[in-house]
Amino acid sequence: MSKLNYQEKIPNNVDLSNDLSLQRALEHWQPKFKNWWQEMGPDGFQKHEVYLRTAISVDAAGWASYGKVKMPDYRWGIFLADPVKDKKIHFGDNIGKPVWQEVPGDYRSILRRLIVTQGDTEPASVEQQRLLGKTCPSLFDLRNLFQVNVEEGRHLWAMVYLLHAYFGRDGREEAEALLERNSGDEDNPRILGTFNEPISDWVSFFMFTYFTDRDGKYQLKSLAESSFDPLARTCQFMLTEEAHHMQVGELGITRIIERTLETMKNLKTDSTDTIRNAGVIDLPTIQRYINFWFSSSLDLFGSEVSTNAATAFANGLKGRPDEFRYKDHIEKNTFYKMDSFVNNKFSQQEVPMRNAMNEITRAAYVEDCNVGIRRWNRLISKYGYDEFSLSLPSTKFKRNIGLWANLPIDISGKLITKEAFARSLSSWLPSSEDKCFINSLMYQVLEPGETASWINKPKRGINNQGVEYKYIDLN
Ligand code: BYC
Repeated sequence: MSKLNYQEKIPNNVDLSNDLSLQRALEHWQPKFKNWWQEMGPDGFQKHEVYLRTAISVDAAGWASYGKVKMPDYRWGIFLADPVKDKKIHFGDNIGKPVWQEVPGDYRSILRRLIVTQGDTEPASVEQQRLLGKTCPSLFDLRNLFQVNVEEGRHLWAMVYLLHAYFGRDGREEAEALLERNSGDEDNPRILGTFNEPISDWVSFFMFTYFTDRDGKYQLKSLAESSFDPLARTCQFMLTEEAHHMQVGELGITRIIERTLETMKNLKTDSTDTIRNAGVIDLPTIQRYINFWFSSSLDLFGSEVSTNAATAFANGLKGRPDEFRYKDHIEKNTFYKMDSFVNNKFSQQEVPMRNAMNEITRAAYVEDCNVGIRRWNRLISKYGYDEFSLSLPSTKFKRNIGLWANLPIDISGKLITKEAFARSLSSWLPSSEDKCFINSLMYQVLEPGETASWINKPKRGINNQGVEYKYIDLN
């Protein structure tokens, strides 16, 4: 098991001190990253000590050490899961050959594109969440936001390391560009749609960490299968951190729903107006936020039928999440049946399995998203409101990428007229009135142990600390 070296300017377990030109290149990028963090990272609280978790070794037992640290002093570093001896390629046309420790010339540009796309999402999410500190519902939540932010910063480091170490000058240029594109920037936006959406309230933050970070989980799982071993090992370690982000989302949404249900019970009402007047969020509004973030995140898997995905699988660059679960790892003459849309009508089509890889990954993701939905519905039913239930909208609803892009399909997956679709959209997605209401609830709570009106207190603190613990020193 490799220990992380914390003595160096850039903590790492990749023996950076023995590769001086790489070390110099990364030390050249480091101040630019720190500038970006100051300018585009969390607004405020940069001088305060925050109770953060930092990785200290990459094995399951010891990867997290907790302590108070100022965010700009966080030890962002380069950590790869330990190598496996004699590892072989386990899917695609090159199956059985040794994994690559260097980038094969033929796959250079496609691998670079995958790494840049992955890398671009990490700083994007920090930018999207930049202002949330101003309206945090508790000190506990504020600390969780910052934990997520510093770890996304580290994930950026992970991709930048690969670009610098394996892609020469164009890798270095791409690494610079990762700090130049900005979320929502009209001229130089982030690459993928969802990462240009504003996250200006905490309901959106919890939805993003539940739905969009879960796309991260599935994409990282796919890249963790890669035959390019440094990429696979980097992603394996990133997945440990990603799990925490999704948990922040799931617990956040659970606490919101609990608060709503308690209020409904106390006031003996399910009237939206009464619930809103009591300062909590009605279930239909929560459903609209689910609809928005789920549909947007579905686009992040790419087109249902994709030659890019087929090439990536065939060449062993990107596998399916948990590739070991499948019987056939070559999928040469196999087919996948999926819904299609031809001549203005739904139909079914059989697609070569390799071309359907995005859809296969998306289907696994949808199943995983449903786990939380079922849990929330059990909670609703526990409070005796069986007439309400939350659900995921159809995967064909409000898509911007792929087969279903820009089609007037309702949340149940039915094709309707463009006019009916336009008329109903504000009942399916957060309307400007919903956003106004949610914004009216957002105010900053910094008193340890206190929580805003619209969300329940967490049941547990972080790392066995109490809920009342001072997670951030504000003096
Ligand atoms: N928005 O064949 P297609 C995370 C582009 S999240 C805009 O359909 P392909 C995180 C695509 O780039 C995980 N453009 O799809 C979460 C391509 O453009 P070019 C991030 C899009 O290539 C929270 C064209 O459409 N990781 O880690 O098979 C917080 C045709 O592409 C979109 C990755 O995404 C979109 N939604 O698959 C922090 C993994 N979708 O190249 C972090 C790396 C597609 O023709 N990326 N396009 O100009 C990939 O594996 C693939 O690039 C994609 C697309 C899955 C994204």
